[in-house]
Amino acid sequence: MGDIRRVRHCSHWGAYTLLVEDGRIVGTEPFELDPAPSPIIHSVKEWAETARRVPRPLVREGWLEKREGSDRRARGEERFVPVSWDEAIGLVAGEIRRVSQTYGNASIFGGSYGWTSCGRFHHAPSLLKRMLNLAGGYTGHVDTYSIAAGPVILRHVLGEDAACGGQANTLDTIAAHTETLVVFGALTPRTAQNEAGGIARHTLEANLRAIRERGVKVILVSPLKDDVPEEVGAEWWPIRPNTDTALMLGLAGEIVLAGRHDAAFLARCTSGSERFLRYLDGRADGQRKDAAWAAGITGLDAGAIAALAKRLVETRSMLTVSWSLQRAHHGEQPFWAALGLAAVTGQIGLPGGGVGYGYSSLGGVGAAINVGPSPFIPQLKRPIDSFIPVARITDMLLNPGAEFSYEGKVRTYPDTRLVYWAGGNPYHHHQDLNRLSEAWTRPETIIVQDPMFTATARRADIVLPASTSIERNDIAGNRRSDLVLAMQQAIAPVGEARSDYDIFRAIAAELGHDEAFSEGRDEMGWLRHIYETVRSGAEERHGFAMPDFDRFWAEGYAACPVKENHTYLAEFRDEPEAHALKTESGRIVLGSEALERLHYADCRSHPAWIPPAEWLGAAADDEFHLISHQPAGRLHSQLETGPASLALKRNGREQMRIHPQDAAGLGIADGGLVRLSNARGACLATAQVSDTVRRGVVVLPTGAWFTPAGNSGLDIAGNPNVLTLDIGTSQLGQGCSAHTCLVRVEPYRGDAGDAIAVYQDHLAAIAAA
Ligand SMILES: Nc1nc2c(c(=O)[nH]1)N[C@H]1C(S)=C(S)[C@@H](COP(=O)(O)OP(=O)(O)OC[C@H]3O[C@@H](n4cnc5c(=O)[nH]c(N)nc54)[C@H](O)[C@@H]3O)O[C@H]1N2
Ligand SMILES: Nc1nc2c(c(=O)[nH]1)N[C@H]1C(S)=C(S)[C@@H](COP(=O)(O)OP(=O)(O)OC[C@H]3O[C@@H](n4cnc5c(=O)[nH]c(N)nc54)[C@H](O)[C@@H]3O)O[C@H]1N2
Ligand SMILES: [Mo]
Repeated sequence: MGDIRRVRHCSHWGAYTLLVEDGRIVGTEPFELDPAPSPIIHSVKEWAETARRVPRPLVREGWLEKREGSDRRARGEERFVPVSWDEAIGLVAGEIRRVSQTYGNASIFGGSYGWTSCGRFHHAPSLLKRMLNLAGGYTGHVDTYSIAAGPVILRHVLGEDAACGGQANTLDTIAAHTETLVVFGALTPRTAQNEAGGIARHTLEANLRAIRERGVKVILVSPLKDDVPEEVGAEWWPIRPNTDTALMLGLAGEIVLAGRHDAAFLARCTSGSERFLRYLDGRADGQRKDAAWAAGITGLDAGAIAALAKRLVETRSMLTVSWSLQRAHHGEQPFWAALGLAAVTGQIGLPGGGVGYGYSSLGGVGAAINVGPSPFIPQLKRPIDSFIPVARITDMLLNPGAEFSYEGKVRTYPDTRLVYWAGGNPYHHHQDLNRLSEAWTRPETIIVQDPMFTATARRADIVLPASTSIERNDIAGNRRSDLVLAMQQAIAPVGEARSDYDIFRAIAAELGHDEAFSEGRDEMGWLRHIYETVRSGAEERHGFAMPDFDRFWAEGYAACPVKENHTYLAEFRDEPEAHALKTESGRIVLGSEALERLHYADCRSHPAWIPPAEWLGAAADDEFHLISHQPAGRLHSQLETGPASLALKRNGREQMRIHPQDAAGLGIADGGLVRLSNARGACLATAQVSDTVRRGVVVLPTGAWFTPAGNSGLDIAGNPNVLTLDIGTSQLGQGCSAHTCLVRVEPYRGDAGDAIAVYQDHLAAIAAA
């Protein structure tokens, strides 16, 4: 028995101390300053133990023989051949050189979206871009799966997207001043567990307690009852999914029709309000957007809507809109309509009033704002500016040369020959996976760099084993966390895994750019450098003293300068001219000249109700609206076999929530095996019969490892993305529309097998060497 070593570490789900004995993790302790640690910290040891790790560099047999002439449909089925690291690096560098010289760098897709590890130095997508920029550039992506439609519309109508990135009213001001809080989507620790780049203290729980203790009236507008914890005592409005825009417009319409809108605020602080008001009161199209109209679309009670409209102007009212609402067809609209509603009440810029986006979508949204610099590794200058909206990946692969529009401009998809994915899992995150599978046969070469043999890695030509964060040193931190945190190495790399930095440095060196890539620094050299940028920035900009690197590293964390009690747009409200917004009018845009000129049917010149492609208002009797929300026990597909994730599976599969009356009608029992299907695909899940979900809606969390059984295409693990719809939110935002999806559900009586075991067997077969 050796001594127990205590190692400070951090992940997207929070900070913790790993207890290490004889090179093995024997325990995990929560961070002493975290008032509400996430259970996912106890899954971390799984990284070292799972049989799903990529053991060594691997190359698909057919690709090794025939390179760009290989049978690309064999991806995912064919055997892999182990190669040495030197050989692997040579093959990767050779492909980058070949494609760059033959087709140009836009044919290299380096967008590589994904959350990777929380460390900001070994940040795989950033390092990939740094390496590719030295090699002549790549096609990248803009926006994220999390938020795309939202920030695009906010940039246009507020002049910036800060209000959906955690810089709207902080939750402390809401707890102190708000009287009526309307939550569209969720306000829940389920999602607030996580924060991109780590979170030191989970503060949502305390803010929710303060909100309850002050007796704030909370209304939860969501198809799911537990999107706000029960203790908060919220009133549940079980809305039809994707119809929030109609509710917001109906509330605004009621206020306007009663003549209770704040005309002075609209005149002083907004532009185009006349266009918006004409739509609300029916002058524009003959339809008054009142409570009765909204009730017909949303399935909610007209009397309650009318009463809430009154309450919104008579009390200090605040609207929060989750990111989920804009991951849906026409997802720009709920973000803009909520702004329109808040503007009509005239409360924007008042303490505890107005609107904000993404509260609890990540743990730091609504928390104190870190005003110092955040740690990051520079990606260097981009030699070419080729990009796609992030969720248009399948469209790009299927339609080289085709046009697409984004933020009012028309662009062209490149002809992709090489795909390099590091730190993301498109076979987790993308919609309509069967369509992605077809697109996946188009590139000549696919390289995947990941610690895990994910469904994406399984479908690659070259697989490079990255180490996980616990096998190296790194630094965590971001604008929404009040500490920067040390991520210290706990164990030796598993198998032949190497750190992302070492892998990309070797590729850059092979391409002749070692010095430019490394700037002569090794891992600890970079961590010192990155930390020093954060420390000196805090000192110079804010006179805020942070310890030197050695003390920070020894203590494991350091405090950063933060701003609390923030009221968004307070200065603008006081002096709109002096604090003009970066919009077409300098004010909040409620009627847009630019959108009027673009004349898009799917994003009009004012906030508008436009029915989505799939919704309950146009569904067959036996169709359900599928909500594929974030999984409580893991981050996306990460640590899917860790204890926190397994605890929420049942019979080895993801659980699909369904209302008792719907279940009874279909002959589905709690715990029974069910099949979800639509024209795009099918998957299995275990039924969880519960009245916490609205009738007509089923919920299947994301993140199960895509495991199609044989040739049937039936995913036996329960990955909702075999069912979801792969269309852009609109021509303007082109975001992901995952939450717009109808499915059928039935009891399944076939033999399904254990998804995790089947995945494992298949891996063993293709990785045999
Ligand atoms: N249906 C539906 N689909 C969705 C959503 C939804 O609401 N509904 N939500 C979307 C959203 S918001 C998001 S953000 C995406 C998330 O999609 P992703 O970010 O792609 O999901 P992750 O599972 O976090 O993938 C991260 C990958 O990085 C790997 N990784 C971890 N650490 C390291 C490392 O140190 N180095 C390297 N090289 N790799 C590492 C992990 O093993 C994993 O394969 O999913 C989207 N998909
Ligand atoms: N545990 C855990 N936490 C996570 C993640 C994770 O994978 N696991 N992922 C992180 C990431 S990358 C992101 S982007 C955020 C996402 O954060 P969110 O987008 O806030 O999270 P979701 O769980 O997708 O959606 C929240 C709720 O919105 C509701 N909802 C869905 N559609 C509608 C609708 O049309 N109308 C209304 N009113 N409500 C609707 C659903 O009931 C759902 O439970 O979560 C982050 N937090
Ligand atoms: Mo996300």
